[in-house]
Amino acid sequence: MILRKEQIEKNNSDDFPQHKKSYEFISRQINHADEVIKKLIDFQVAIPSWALGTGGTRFGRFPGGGEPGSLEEKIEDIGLLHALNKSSGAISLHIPWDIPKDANAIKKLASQYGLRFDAMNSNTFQDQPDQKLSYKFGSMQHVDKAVRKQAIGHNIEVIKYGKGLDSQSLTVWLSDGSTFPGQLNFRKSFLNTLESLREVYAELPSDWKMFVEYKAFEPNFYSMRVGDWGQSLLYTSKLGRKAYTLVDLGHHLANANIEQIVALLLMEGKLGGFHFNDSKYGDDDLTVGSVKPYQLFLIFNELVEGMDAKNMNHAHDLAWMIDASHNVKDPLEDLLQSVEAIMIAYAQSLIIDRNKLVEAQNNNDVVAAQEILQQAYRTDVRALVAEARLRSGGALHPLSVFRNEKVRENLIKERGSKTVATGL
Ligand code: RM4
Ligand code: MN
Ligand code: MN
Repeated sequence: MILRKEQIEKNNSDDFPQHKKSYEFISRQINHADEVIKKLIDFQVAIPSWALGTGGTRFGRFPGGGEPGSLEEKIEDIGLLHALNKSSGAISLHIPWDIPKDANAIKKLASQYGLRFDAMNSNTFQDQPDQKLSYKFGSMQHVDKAVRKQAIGHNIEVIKYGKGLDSQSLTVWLSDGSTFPGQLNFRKSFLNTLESLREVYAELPSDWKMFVEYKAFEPNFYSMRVGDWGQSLLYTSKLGRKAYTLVDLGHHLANANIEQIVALLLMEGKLGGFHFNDSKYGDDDLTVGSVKPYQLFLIFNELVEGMDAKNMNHAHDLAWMIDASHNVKDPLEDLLQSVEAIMIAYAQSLIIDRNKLVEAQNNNDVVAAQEILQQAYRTDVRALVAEARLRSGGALHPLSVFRNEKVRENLIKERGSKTVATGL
């Protein structure tokens, strides 16, 4: 299904009178609305190819129908999201869940929807049917060199697929680790992993980045090989200037101060990108901003402050991706909500009174510092985000257009109610 321009415009004209009032109100409150809107328009969040179907839990899965059954249909789905919000202009692929058989055709299709290919994701956390050796006891850390070689080979193949699509980065997330004490020699498994990563790194084109994603727990429950930002930073520092740490919001131990981690990685020039999601307990992969929106805002506060301190381009110098899974919601509606939450947090962080905050910090005025942050956080910036969408041809209210235009119903009609997307 393709959403036509006229469909979006029709909805926008119905919604415009209310929007006009809200927009006039907010643009009087802040003095640089146009500058903020410009940044919002530029900011794009990549959608993962594995988040377009129902994820399920380890107990069950309840598919909702009309799920994309092929890479082409996944691209079509992201095209729908992007037509609605104009902020989802990129796709992040997982190999082997989404192998582009004809790279040029896939690239052409994506560009018709205004999409580019963001980071490529490798997968050595599952065994594939035609695979020779098992990853049951790890991949890049494995005690058997032959298994490590296989994992390295897979990552190099992922780079090859990525080159064909003009992607410029590889994300490596390892499920390696140990589930019981004594199972592993920490030092040896670290060194094995480093050696394996180095072999992959050596194959990285000069204009590519390699992201090393960490995760504190799961599927291994005693130790994870890349368990935290310290270990990821060790790897990325040893690997070289093309290697960066990737932060997934759901991959920390409970109550970790993620905003502080982000600030320091940025300071070191080693923050590469983000996997946005939200969680209550673990790697819940819930809709961004649904549980801890203030934390999301505090993270964006550090991102904007840290990127500005280094004169970085907000839209292009870090990789912004969603990594979520949907059990009870329509995946596309969930993703619309996630992108909206990201844009809101970003917009709020752009309206923080930075000079006043520095002054409060220098005066140890704790009360003022809190007031300044919360002043921004409690400002309703939704009309700014909507205005950015309007100016770039998107919908004032993506979610209501999705429902008014019966997008899911149409997808079910086209694809059937029993399709199952590859991925989680
Ligand atoms: C992991 C991690 C990776 C993602 C897989 C599917 O928990 O977040 O980024 O590729 O899940
Ligand atoms: Mn992730
Ligand atoms: Mn995860």
